[in-house]
Amino acid sequence: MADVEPAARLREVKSFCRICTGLCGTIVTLDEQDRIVATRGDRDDPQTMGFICSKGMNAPDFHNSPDRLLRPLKRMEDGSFSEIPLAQALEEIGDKLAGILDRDGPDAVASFRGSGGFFYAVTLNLLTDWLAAIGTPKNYSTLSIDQSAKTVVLSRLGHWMAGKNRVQFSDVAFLIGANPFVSITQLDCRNPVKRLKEHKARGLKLIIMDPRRTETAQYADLFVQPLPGQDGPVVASVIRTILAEGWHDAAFCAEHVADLDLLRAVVEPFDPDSVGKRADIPPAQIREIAEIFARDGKRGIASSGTGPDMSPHSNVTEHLIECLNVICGRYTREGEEMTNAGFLFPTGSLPAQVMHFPRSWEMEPKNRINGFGLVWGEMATSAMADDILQPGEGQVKFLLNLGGNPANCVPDQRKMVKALRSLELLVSVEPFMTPTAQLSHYILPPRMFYERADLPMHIFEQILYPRPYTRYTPKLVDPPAGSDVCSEWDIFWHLARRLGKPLTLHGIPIDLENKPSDDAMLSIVADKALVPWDAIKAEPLGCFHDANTFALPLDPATASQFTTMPDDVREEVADLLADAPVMGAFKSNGETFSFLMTSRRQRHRFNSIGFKIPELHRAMPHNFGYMNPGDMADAGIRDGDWIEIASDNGAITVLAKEDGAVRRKVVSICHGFGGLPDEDEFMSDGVSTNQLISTDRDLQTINGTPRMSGVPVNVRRSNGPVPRALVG
Ligand SMILES: Nc1nc2c(c(=O)[nH]1)N[C@H]1C(S)=C(S)[C@@H](COP(=O)(O)OP(=O)(O)OC[C@H]3O[C@@H](n4cnc5c(=O)[nH]c(N)nc54)[C@H](O)[C@@H]3O)O[C@H]1N2
Ligand SMILES: Nc1nc2c(c(=O)[nH]1)N[C@H]1C(S)=C(S)[C@@H](COP(=O)(O)OP(=O)(O)OC[C@H]3O[C@@H](n4cnc5c(=O)[nH]c(N)nc54)[C@H](O)[C@@H]3O)O[C@H]1N2
Ligand code: SF4
Ligand SMILES: [Mo]
Repeated sequence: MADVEPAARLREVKSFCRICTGLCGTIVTLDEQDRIVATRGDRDDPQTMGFICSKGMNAPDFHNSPDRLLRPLKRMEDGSFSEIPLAQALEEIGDKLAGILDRDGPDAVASFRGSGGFFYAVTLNLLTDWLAAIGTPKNYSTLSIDQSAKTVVLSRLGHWMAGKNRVQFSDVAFLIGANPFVSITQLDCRNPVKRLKEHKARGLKLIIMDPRRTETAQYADLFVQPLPGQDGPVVASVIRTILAEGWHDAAFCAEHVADLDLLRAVVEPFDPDSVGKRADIPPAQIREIAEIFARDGKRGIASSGTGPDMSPHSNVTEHLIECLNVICGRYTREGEEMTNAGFLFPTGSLPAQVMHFPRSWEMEPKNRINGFGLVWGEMATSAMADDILQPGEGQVKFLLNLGGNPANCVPDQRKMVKALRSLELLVSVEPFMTPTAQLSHYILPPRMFYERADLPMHIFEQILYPRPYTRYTPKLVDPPAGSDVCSEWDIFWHLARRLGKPLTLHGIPIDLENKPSDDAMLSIVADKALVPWDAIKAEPLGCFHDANTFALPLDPATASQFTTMPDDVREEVADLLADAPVMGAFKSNGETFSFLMTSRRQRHRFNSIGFKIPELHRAMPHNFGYMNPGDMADAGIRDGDWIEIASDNGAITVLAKEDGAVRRKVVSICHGFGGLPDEDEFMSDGVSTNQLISTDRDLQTINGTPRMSGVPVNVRRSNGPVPRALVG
């Protein structure tokens, strides 16, 4: 019989979950041995008001799972792993790294930051500061296979210093290719369903555009369901309609837009009839969007998620989406309150004017593989595999993988896996035996989130919270008895010390003689905060601070104007205009395909995170190919049949799932499933969709983002995957 703990011996403590940007306030139940036995949403949390999802509820398993790695592992000659002490692992890694640096120079050293490397406030900047100390530009992360199109816009179009309108204070939101009810990003991440209901109750109108009628779309006042990859033309046509009707903010444009006439001319060919035809939507919907967004709505925001940013023409599409905000002047004006000017990194009052970030990608250094420059200080991840594989000066020999699973999640899985296998030294900071961990020479398991003191993700603090806010959480528990896990930042500390490189964090030098405490490192992150560190720590549910930041008048000496149509954007609009799809005969590299594969997410995992957690795994053991019932009938496919999805880069076999929410000619499927190529057990793990995606072609300009959604594919019934026993 299982031991039953008397309730009296349990105690409850408050903290917040750090699996995703929800950062939900939680109540965590600990047993007598201080093990986490339950988590639930904290109704008193001022931001998330009791919300928790299945991943957050399973935090006890994340911490106590028998599959969790608790001691560093070293891969032996025969491919097996041996446990070694953390101190020895760090020493061996340091020696090997020093050898590589001496022999090949800093360009041979790279890092990949995955989504598990974004949620600890100390390492968020320490990794980049460490790379800078070594002198390598090889800073790879998930950003350039996600939504870096948004950062490209800041340089090409311009950035409004005093901030945008926010959904919390708007009367209209136009959301393109995002599903906040599942992904807990966009709109309002703080208890998304409840907050959206509140915003709708005070009159918010919601327009959603997505090839799939998402969970969030049930709250849409207007739902538009185009073919993937057609957001750019639809938005261009909406802009055309608004300008033609005079529903734009003419006074704002006259003052802050350099080239409105050029924009007007460039969007002219995007008439609603031809756009409706290519996007396969009723042309009248284009006018409806314009009416709701610009004619009727006075404060509002057009924004997007991964959908348009992973589809073809993503940079120009994102640019056009922001042009919609520009022509309607959807920004904080002089004298208005800036809704969140930061807490940990406060900006103070800023002028109501445009500034342009430099075009970093036009400067040195450039990627030796495909010539892309840096975007937001990062290399294009689509070049990472070749940067490892291709010999020559600057070839990457050492990769530090901080919280990522590139062997599964980076496009062109087969090439990525080949590259990871070929590395001289691959070190993964990773709590579970992922496909990437399997290929690593050393696996350094970290503390899980309730085992560390922390602050919310400061890089997005202004986006996540409508008012300046932060929250300290102490660690709740120690790592399980007998474990030898790292605190993550100590890796950088040890390696900097070993290499004799001075290390800073946010510009503040770190003592490499006497190891600082966790709190000392966190207090550096909070060094510029609105209130002193002790005051932050004293508030168990977090601190709000009324910063009284109001947008200042424009400074004529520094004010710039939005540039809606720089030459390169104009060229991309021309390419977009020319690239009209033919329904059911989608072209890719000279071949013709009958479907477009779209990317999506699901509730019970965060990318691949959660694959070893039994309850989450049971909820979704593999990734289905969701299809429209009409398409399935046409192709003779029934619910539960095996189907082969084949692109011009590879083929995968999955189970078909009938889903009336998916539009015709689209197959919608999640990434983050499966093991190493040819080692997949589909029924228990699924398969990586990144076998279908190329990094040799179909890359975006500037950030090199691969075509990860709207990918032309053929879909046919199949006999199912070849059983693993029969493969090679
Ligand atoms: N085809 C296709 N590919 C995609 C996408 C897509 O839509 N379609 N989406 C892309 C996007 S948006 C992203 S962000 C990437 C994600 O790509 P990755 O970040 O490479 O993948 P994840 O599965 O999120 O991996 C996170 C890892 O961090 C580990 N981890 C969890 N907690 C911690 C921790 O506290 N510390 C450390 N060190 N590790 C931790 C987890 O166990 C997990 O292995 O995938 C991209 N790839
Ligand atoms: N539960 C859960 N939450 C997550 C994640 C997870 O894996 N699981 N991943 C996290 C990560 S790394 C990220 S980056 C965020 C992403 O957050 P979101 O961007 O909200 O991600 P999705 O839920 O995949 O929503 C993308 C939507 O775009 C649609 N779409 C695909 N292609 C196109 C297109 O060409 N045009 C349009 N208009 N729509 C298109 C898809 O149908 C889908 O509904 O979510 C984060 N949150
Ligand atoms: S994983 Fe779930 S509980 Fe945790 S922060 Fe995200 S939404 Fe909240
Ligand atoms: Mo992401």
